[in-house]
Amino acid sequence: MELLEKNEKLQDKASGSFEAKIERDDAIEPRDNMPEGYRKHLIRQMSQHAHSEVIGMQPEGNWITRAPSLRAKQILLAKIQDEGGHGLYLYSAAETLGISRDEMIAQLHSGKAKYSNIFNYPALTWADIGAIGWLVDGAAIVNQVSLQRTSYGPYSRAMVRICKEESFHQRQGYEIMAKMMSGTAAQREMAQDAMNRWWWPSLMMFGPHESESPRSGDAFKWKIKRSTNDELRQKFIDKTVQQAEVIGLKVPDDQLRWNEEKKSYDHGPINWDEFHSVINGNGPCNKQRMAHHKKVHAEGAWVREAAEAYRLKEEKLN
Ligand code: BYC
Repeated sequence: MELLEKNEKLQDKASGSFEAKIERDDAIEPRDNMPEGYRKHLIRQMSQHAHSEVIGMQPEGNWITRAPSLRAKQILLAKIQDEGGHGLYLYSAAETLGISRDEMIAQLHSGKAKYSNIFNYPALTWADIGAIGWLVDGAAIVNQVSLQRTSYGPYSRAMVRICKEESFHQRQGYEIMAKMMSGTAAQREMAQDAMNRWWWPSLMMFGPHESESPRSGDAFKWKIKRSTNDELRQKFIDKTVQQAEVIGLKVPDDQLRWNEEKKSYDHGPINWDEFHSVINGNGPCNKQRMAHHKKVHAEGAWVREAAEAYRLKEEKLN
């Protein structure tokens, strides 16, 4: 019996079955066999990720016309354009799983597909643009560096490219915060206020604690996730607290303490009621974000029609 099982495993390896590939840490590619649950899990996560990139353009786009210098405006424009590009890589990567872009957008508009909690908060001042780049992109990088080793090839390759660009975004945000912290008292106050409002929602970006993370089981079994939500959140806290100290910003958590034994920070409790309320549509900007996306999507219909007409014409000519 044991011999039979061994033989089956060997055959699995030779034939490159899904399980054998996962065990060997080989990438799963679009034409490979894969369990339906794996495909669905990835479509959910990747489309959610793509939607986050695109919806994330809204709070920042709000500041393009009010950037304090031409240099700041150029940098912000380039960053927002990058986020749109990230959305495109991710929608394309998700399409290799057999879902169309139209279906993904329809799921976003119907509320079936989520996007990151973080983009349901408003960007009220220029310091918020600093906080978004530094904290939000900073949190996204920690998560995405880990996803570079995810088991689905197209997702993993998209992550490699996205991480390179995100590290510029993070520095852009930190530069804004550092500049404001070396400015007037009013500018320092504005930076601290942005820090106070964005810190906790940034920690929520990593998702719930393990005991409340129903998707994690499958995600680990299939090597979609390589680290737990809490491990990544801790990594982010440890590196960001030091960066805050360097420029004189206070982390808005009275329970934050260095734990010498763990060699990392202990932190106060996260408000999960707020998280669930925001991801279920009741954050400060959910309605505004979706209304804007729907409006712009409808206004852009002619572009999609023109592109499709051009494609059909080319097809006829060839
Ligand atoms: N927001 O079992 P769990 C960017 C949901 S954008 C909303 O732990 P999982 C940027 C989760 O979907 C980068 N929902 O789930 C752009 C699940 O609900 P459903 C965005 C969340 O999938 C512009 C439930 O809670 N990054 O960088 O194992 C400007 C239970 O959670 C969130 C990504 O999207 C959340 N934060 O783990 C600036 C990363 N967290 O679907 C910057 C890709 C959890 O069962 N995604 N939920 O109804 C992931 O890595 C994982 O999906 C998560 C969650 C870590 C987010």
